[in-house]
Amino acid sequence: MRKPLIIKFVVLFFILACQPNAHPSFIVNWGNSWDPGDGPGYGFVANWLVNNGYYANLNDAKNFAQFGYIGYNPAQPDPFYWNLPQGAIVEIVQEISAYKNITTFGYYKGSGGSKTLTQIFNAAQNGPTTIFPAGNFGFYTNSPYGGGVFWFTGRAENLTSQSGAYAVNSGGDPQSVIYELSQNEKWLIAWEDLDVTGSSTDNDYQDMFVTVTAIPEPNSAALLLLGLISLLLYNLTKIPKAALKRYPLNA
Ligand SMILES: [Ca+2]
Ligand SMILES: [Ca+2]
Repeated sequence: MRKPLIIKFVVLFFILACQPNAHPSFIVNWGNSWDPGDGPGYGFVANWLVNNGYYANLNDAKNFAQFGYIGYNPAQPDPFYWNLPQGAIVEIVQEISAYKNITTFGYYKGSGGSKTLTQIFNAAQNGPTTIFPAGNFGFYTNSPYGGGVFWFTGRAENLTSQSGAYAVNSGGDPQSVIYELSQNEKWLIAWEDLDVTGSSTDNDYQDMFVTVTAIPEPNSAALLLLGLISLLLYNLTKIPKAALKRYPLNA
């Protein structure tokens, strides 16, 4: 007996509902930077990538900077947060902003009005600094724009609906563009410190560049150590055998 169409639809619905969370892709609204170098922000990202050895060719770097951020590809999850059990090394590697000597930086946990914020760098500090936030976390910047604005890596945290806790942009739009420089290991966060949904912004996303490097799991470090010890022992046991071969005891 054939299943009624409605049952097929119900089954299909549940199959789709049980898929892992798929995050919608987003297109960054790159603007023309007000800073010397005059161009869209991805040009500054591309220069940084070339200068730091990630790309040899500037056009390849520009292509990655413009289209290679996390979230452009819908198959790649939107980076609302990280979970790095062994902590991470965080460093501000470039700041091109009138606010660069005022802006602070940190990580947050939770969401909405119940977020907790932990400052990593005051206005003068750049790192590198090791952080150990247990569980899921994201990053924020606190710029003096508009009397003090917190921007979050989680796009949803920038929504107007959460203005009870922090000043926000009007669309829940990205105030940072995140690149995976090394899979599950290193990221570049490129920040825009002006409201990207406002009328007075250059949307260049180069006001602050931050690198995040995950500290490896102890398992892999332990395995590496074990491997090195094994190699050492293997070589140690080989030496006497080689010596015995050359100088036999019964000679
Ligand atoms: Ca800017
Ligand atoms: Ca800037």
